[in-house]
Amino acid sequence: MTTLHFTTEIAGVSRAVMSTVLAALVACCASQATSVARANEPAAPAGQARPPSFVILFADDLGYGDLGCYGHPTIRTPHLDRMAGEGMRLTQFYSAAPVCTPSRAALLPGRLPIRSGMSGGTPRRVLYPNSPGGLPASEITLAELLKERGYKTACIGKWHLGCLREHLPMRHGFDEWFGIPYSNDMKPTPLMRGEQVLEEPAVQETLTRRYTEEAVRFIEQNRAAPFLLYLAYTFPHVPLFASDEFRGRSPRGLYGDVVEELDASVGRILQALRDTGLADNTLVVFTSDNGPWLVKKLDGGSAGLLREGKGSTWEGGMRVPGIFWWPGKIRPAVRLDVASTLDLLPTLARLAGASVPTDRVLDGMDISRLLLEGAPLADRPFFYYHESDLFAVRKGPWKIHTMTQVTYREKTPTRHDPPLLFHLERDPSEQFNVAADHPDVVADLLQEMERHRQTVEPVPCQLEPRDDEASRWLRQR
Ligand SMILES: [Ca+2]
Repeated sequence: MTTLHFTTEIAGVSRAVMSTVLAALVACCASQATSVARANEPAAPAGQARPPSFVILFADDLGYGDLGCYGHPTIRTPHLDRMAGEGMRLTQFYSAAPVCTPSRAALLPGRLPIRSGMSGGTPRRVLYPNSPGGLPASEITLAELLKERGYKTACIGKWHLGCLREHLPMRHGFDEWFGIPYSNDMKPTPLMRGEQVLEEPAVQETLTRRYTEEAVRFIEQNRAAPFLLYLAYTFPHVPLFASDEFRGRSPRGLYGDVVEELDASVGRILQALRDTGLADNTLVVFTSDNGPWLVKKLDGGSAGLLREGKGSTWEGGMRVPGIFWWPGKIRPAVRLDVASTLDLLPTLARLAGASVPTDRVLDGMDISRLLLEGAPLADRPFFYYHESDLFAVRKGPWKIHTMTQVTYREKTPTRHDPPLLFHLERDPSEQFNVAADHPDVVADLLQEMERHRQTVEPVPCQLEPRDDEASRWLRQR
């Protein structure tokens, strides 16, 4: 009964806010029409009969140091270690934000969340079950781009880009969705298929196994057509749940059990690609949406030698594992090139023969030559936002912090004037401020921040509470 109530009411709210939705739909159709026209321009890369398929495996709150192949001593991840050994493992790969909602809002449209209103401020850093906001329909997601090229698209797992119907995955270019609408510590946590609630609350011990089964089914059903599979795992975000098969097995405790179950899931998905003969025409990416949630102590992960974790613009908050696998195309390598989840949209679009939107700022770049040819990436600035504030920038080995705040421990930000300067290659743990020795570097990076700020146009914040009918209804649920 609860299930029906939820679904019906969501639809009711959608009707109630119809004018907003209609406006959004009009904007969406307009942007889609222009991008269809653009998408026909480039041909698929020469000699390629069929564009490649893509699998993005996105862990939640998994730290830089939580996998065997990134140095964890007691969490066993043989499948991810093999994936890294056969593919390219990046040691300086970033998520574009240090918490869930903005991180996802960056990956899918390839734009910093400040541009879409999907980064917030205290107290709302992410979307909540009573948040009426979501990823605006005017954003063009990777799924929408690829769908125009004939791709089948599936979203499996945690969404967290808006829970009203008009914000759900199938309104953003996905043919199907099986998963939860927001974090697993937000009550209630329904499990949904498409826009219907399957169970409420979701039985969390089963989620990783069921996501995996859905992923394998989707791969097997789509042998004939190129596809995008975006699998955003619910874990190891707390509360932690592992299935019977994995619980109590890892020397690292429950956190290790959960990560080892994710590893087994990755193993099954890669094996499904091999078994269907699709492995040599599929690029698989494994990464995480932000660093470890350190205040959860034993239930939180590890950033390895990086400083701090989730919620901060210190390296541990945003530098994450980044593994790219495509047998026969990507040669085994460990690379130090700096790249981020913002690069996925332009890279995958290029590989698919799709063109990217030109009517807006994209914040990443095509890194396919790094992946396929080993060509080094040029230095470019990487920006670290804390909520809606630009706190830090990296270019080459250098990083300045003008502000710092570890969200879950520090109530207010600390301003650094002059900024702190670290050489991240010599000092990956950000221990030794060398600003006094390199005033020219500090000045150059401050200029990069200023130039970047000039490109940011104000948009309505999607994370703030509103006082409209949808919000009132969501609050009462
Ligand atoms: Ca997260």
